[in-house]
Amino acid sequence: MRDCFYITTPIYYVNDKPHIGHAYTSIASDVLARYQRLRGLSCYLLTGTDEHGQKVAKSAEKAGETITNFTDRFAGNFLSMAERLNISHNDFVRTSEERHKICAQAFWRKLEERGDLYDKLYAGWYAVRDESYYDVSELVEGSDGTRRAPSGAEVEWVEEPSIFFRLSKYRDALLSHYDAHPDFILPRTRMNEVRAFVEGDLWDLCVSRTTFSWGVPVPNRSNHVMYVWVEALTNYLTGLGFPDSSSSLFKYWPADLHMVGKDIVRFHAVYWPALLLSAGLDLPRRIFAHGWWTNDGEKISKSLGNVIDPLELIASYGLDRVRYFLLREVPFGEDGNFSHSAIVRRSNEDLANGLGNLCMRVLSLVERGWKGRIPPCGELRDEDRALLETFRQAESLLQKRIEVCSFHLALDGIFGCLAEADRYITREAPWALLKNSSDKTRAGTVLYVLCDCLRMAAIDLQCFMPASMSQLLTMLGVSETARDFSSRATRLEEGGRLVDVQAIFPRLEREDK
Ligand code: ME8
Repeated sequence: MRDCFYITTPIYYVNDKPHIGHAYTSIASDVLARYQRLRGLSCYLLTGTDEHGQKVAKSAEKAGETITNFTDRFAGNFLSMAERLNISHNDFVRTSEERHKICAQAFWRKLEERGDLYDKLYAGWYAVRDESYYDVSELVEGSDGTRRAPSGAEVEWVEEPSIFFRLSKYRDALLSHYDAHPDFILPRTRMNEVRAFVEGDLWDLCVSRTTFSWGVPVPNRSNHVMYVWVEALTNYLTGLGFPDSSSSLFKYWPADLHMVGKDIVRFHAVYWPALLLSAGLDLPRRIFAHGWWTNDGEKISKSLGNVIDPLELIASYGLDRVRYFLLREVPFGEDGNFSHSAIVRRSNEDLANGLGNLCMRVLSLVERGWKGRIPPCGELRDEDRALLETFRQAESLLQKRIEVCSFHLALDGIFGCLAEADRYITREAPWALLKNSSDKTRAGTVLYVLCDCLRMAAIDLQCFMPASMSQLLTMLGVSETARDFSSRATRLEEGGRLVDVQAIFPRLEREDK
């Protein structure tokens, strides 16, 4: 078994500011990366920005800025978004960097050596917003009666001398790969969509442009720049030092997971594997295409003025509430609707009333009865053992759920255990036991059990809410070296000192926002 793991986010276009959708993909990828590291794997997480192509060039022109100024500014926004979201990326690739140009051109040469590239005039439809070619059969009629891409983007007729990639040659190889790896694309419903596309008329793909120059030049072909998607996909190799085969990072290839939104599944599940087959490189192990966020039921778009800024959300609610909400509210893979009232409700019900309240009840009793030291664990009764067992066994379920990106179920499982702990504390009523000195040993045992359960829950929740769970583990006196999954099976030290106990996740009052 490999002891390393490689996860990528899409590289985001720098034509605009980051919004909640970008934050969502990055947070989900980060949760997985942190989870794998807590399991002891060396996990590499790559993110970055997609800076070439017509869409970015046009946006810079519209803003009246030089392309370099414009891309520097927006790439800076994406980098700072990653930092503000506490994304634990190992590298951030900008496609305007020299190392990316070297990688993309080396990759291109491999396709050329394989004899998979040929010259032809492209005459067809193109959507700049999607940076995507469409066959006429795919176009739909927009509400204004014009021809549109299935995404709703405007399309234009393009005719230009181009270079094509023999995508059709890889049709059978792709289909057999999907057959042999039914979980190559998750959720499985997306696999059906991809398969239908490949089984249909799989045309060769146009991979160079000659009507503008903002891109990576095609080697030895003046006037041609690479089609932005072909070049952008190679960022996943740039991040590992390709084409330098001696790069110590190349051990991470192939990617274990390309995390993407459902809008770009075709590029990752059809074009990218075909290109990799041509280049003689291993295929990624999995592509997960998550769903789409809307705002109060409406598509998020700049023209509707309803773009949700993740930095504003963090400022209003705090980062970990936002991270929790995004992954708990909607089954990962399905579409979801954002509303301020929903985030307040989730935060109050689960984090304030659930986890926060339980922590405060337990820790304040420990402070009161044992001067802030973890009480000794007396003889365990069946009910104590049952609760501890519930938490111990939760780990394998968590693993199964996280490995298929079922974040909502993973969280649901952990909060189910916490609800069990809540019922236990109500039943055992340690506050009542504490009133009677002869019951103090029993009260201590109950609180010990609860502290140990909180420790396990906090370990499990670290990948979702790293800062607040690190704070909780510190409060419980768990050392920094005992917070990974291998330490989960140990026990909390009796007599250990609680540190700096304070309320986590106080209630939010703004239900009306
Ligand atoms: O497509 N809901 O970049 P991009 C959920 N540069 N996720 C959303 C979303 C929404 N409303 N809006 C955006 C590109 N996303 C290319 C990628 S990769 C080699 C090149 C997320 O800036 C989602 O992950 O348009 C989607 O796939 C991605 O942002 C698109 O970002």
